[in-house]
Amino acid sequence: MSERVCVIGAGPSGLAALRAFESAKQKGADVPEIVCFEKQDDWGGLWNYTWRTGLDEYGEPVHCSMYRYLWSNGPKECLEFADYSFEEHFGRPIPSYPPRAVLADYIMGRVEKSGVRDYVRFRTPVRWVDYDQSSEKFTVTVQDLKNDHTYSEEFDYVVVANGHFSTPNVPDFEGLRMFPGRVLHAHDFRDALEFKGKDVLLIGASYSAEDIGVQCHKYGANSITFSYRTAPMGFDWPDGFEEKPLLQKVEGNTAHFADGSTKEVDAIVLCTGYKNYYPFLPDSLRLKTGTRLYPEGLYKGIFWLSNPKLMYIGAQDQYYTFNMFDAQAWYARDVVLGRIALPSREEMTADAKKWVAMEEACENPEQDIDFQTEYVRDLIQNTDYPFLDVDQVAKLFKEWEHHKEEGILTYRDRAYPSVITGTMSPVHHTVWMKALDDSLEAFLDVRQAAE
Ligand code: FAD
Ligand code: NA7
Repeated sequence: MSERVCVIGAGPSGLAALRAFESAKQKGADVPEIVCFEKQDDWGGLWNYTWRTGLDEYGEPVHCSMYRYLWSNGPKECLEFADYSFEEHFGRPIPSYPPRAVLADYIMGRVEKSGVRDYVRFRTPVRWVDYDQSSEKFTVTVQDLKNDHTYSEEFDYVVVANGHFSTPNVPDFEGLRMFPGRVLHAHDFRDALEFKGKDVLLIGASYSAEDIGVQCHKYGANSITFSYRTAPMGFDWPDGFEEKPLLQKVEGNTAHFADGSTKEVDAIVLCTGYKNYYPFLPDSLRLKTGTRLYPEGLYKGIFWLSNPKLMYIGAQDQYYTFNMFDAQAWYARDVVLGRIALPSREEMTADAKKWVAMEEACENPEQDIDFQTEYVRDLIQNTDYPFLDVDQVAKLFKEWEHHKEEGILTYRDRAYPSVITGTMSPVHHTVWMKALDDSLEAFLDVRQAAE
């Protein structure tokens, strides 16, 4: 096959695309040439941790939004690849909430084994993508950072997989400019120990606020105050936590909230989310969306309606992650291979509208989980992606939600059965609040086992 596919980004979504094509190739299919451009020096996307913030050594915005001591914020059983179980990777069952390094090892282990590294050009950010109607080809312009060389190549398809939790949404608040303590966005948060003994204010009421707040508490912050715009998270917070309505202004160290109350704080972390950001795409190809479960303009949540040769993987908000990216990648691959025929533009538009309406009708997290479950089911039933019992995954997601409500500091001590192998996961050797070492070795108890 002489066609060429460009994949932008070698995070979990881009790697799912590489893996999908490789899997077809191994089964004897004639697959196009795949080229993946990755701006970082290794694959893994957000899971590729760096101490850096701001700009990197080449002047590129640092992609990483992850931080030290980050543990999975959902059960690993909900994200397990259907074609590569945790048991297969680690040679035994492991606990349900691994730290970042363990999940990174798992994600990268699958692709290391499948030998797709040769497809990736590292340290090569995509700068621009154009589509020529007459030749029906994309021209992708990239910069080879190591050799400081910009060049362009032609492709028949482009898969956009650059992630959308890296470019921060950074609002301003009155008085922040003169605040005497540290002000940062969650994107730049790296080490909770920096906030030991401090009174920390976190703006936002979602995953980042919750997890960074809990983590600062775990590593010795004096107090955690959350400030919400729409609604509080409402967990049964232990002593040392409080939730306040929206920050109105800061005077010196004093934070003033919408209910008239105040709090003296030492540091402020803006946990105000991220932007879907595609600076390398012209208006005609660019998804313009906020963080949502079904962005408008995409058929099957993947294909750009006005030019379905452009595909987005992982562009939606996520309950499901790695296995959803797989479901999308397998579907996209089958369209490229001609195994699935796309319907007419009108039919695709009508179908996408139907899903958007279903998403907009969701009123609570359980309905959101059901929505994304139906979405993943719809994709996988049309490809040869191995069977994934999404009803079981949805059940675990709902249990996870309840377990968080029962104990925001203890939910990570739970264990769940693998949806893929059926094996019950062991309980971790240390309760999460006391597990201060987040290394792979400590988690897997390798050092202890060796003694
Ligand atoms: P990313 O992981 O962001 O990867 C995108 C890749 O594209 C990066 O390697 C980047 O360098 C590259 N790239 C960007 N721009 C360009 C360009 N112009 N040219 C070339 N390459 C480019 N999910 C979970 O399942 N469990 C968790 O516990 C969890 N915790 C999270 C915690 C945090 C703080 C955050 C921010 C997210 C978390 N997630 C978690 C969700 C996360 O989005 C997914 O796990 C996953 O990383 C998404 O994969 P992706 O490939 O779509 O994007
Ligand atoms: P989310 O889930 O998009 O949440 C962003 C939060 O920030 C949300 O509570 C927003 O409030 C709040 N927000 C956004 N803008 C503002 C302003 N201007 N003022 C106050 N509050 C604001 O992002 P997260 O970073 O928490 O999570 C992203 C991923 O990272 C997630 O997948 C995790 O796995 C880790 P709202 O509720 O909309 O009023």
